[in-house]
Amino acid sequence: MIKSVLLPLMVALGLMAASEARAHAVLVESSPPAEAEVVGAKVEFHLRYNSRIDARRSRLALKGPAGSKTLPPQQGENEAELVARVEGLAPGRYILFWDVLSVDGHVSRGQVPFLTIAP
Ligand SMILES: [Cu+2]
Repeated sequence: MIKSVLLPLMVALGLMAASEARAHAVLVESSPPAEAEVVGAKVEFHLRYNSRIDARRSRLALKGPAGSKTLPPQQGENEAELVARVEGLAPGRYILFWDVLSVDGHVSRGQVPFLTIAP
């Protein structure tokens, strides 16, 4: 009796957990892509996610040879895309740290390392 109630319940909870995990924002594509070499001192970032994200409550930080700074993110061409730009980068190794709030209320984070080289 208990078994017959418990099993469907466990299956239902398992399905809920799976669909929640899918709802977290996952980075699908970035420009520049990870480990890219960017020529010049200017970079425009495009981060595309698998779900809608709240651009106003998402954060971007760029860490490089001269230290860290935050970049104000803006919504890209749709609610699944973040855009930011930075200028005046010295040649070197950088890491863009992203921290986004997806519409399901969960935060996810990741990073995009890249290199800038002199033109
Ligand atoms: Cu989630």
